[in-house]
Amino acid sequence: QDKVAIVTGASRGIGEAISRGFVAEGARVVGVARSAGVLEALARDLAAAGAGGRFVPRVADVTSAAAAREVVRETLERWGRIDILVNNAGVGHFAPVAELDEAAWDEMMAVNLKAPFLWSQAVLPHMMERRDGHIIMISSVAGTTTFVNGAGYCASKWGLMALADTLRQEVRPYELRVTAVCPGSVQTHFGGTPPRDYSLRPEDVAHTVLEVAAAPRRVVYGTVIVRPLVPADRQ
Ligand code: NJP
Repeated sequence: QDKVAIVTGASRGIGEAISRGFVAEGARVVGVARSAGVLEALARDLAAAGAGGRFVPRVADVTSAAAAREVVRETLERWGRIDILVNNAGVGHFAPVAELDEAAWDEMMAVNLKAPFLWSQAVLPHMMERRDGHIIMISSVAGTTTFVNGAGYCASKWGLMALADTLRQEVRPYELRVTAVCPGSVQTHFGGTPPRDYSLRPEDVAHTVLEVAAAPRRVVYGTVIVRPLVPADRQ
């Protein structure tokens, strides 16, 4: 599929898997993250696998509104359109409310909640004008429930669910799609916590993203919850 996507948090984990998945399908991807060396290594790897030029690494902090606008402008200049925005970048800090650092709280709100707002806002004028486009939020089951030590993370993801739900209603007249993908625990280095026995692989979440993006244009997946079925040692 000859689609153009922007994927935030593309340097590792789920964002890397989503980028690889799109590129393997023939799409073109701008992959955003702060780690220049890792992004460039990914670009080289994909180029060596025959996808030369279809993955463009872009170093940026997703919490910057100016960076969001600039990446959208560059992408439109390079490829003429943006079909998909995947708001995937995220951070997790887990501690009881009594001990959670203010800086940790602020970072989760900035990366997990404000950044998806900024990047969606940056891409919306183009998508609304074209009356085509899909914004995919990588949320979490933490956006549908709560757990001890997860107050800040859950609050950021509940906020993201509210953003996704509201935006879906607002852009419906323009025939744009908004999907929130909510995985359970995934085998990445996220939040510095070791993966649980039952956990998904990054490519499982990428598979879901590719599926929802491939739905017929008349269809929108709203909230998609993805859970592991068998323990990691049996996968
Ligand atoms: O995390 P990780 P995942 N500006 O730590 C980037 C959600 N989720 O892939 O900037 C720009 O491997 C960072 O890049 P870098 C989770 O909430 C996960 O597991 O180079 N980029 C890296 O590419 C999140 O929304 C689990 O450090 C920034 C990426 O984000 C999404 O899945 C379960 C940035 C993080 O890679 C991806 O998480 C679940 C910034 N300021 C939901 N800050 C799970 N793993 O268990 C971070 O339900 N990044």
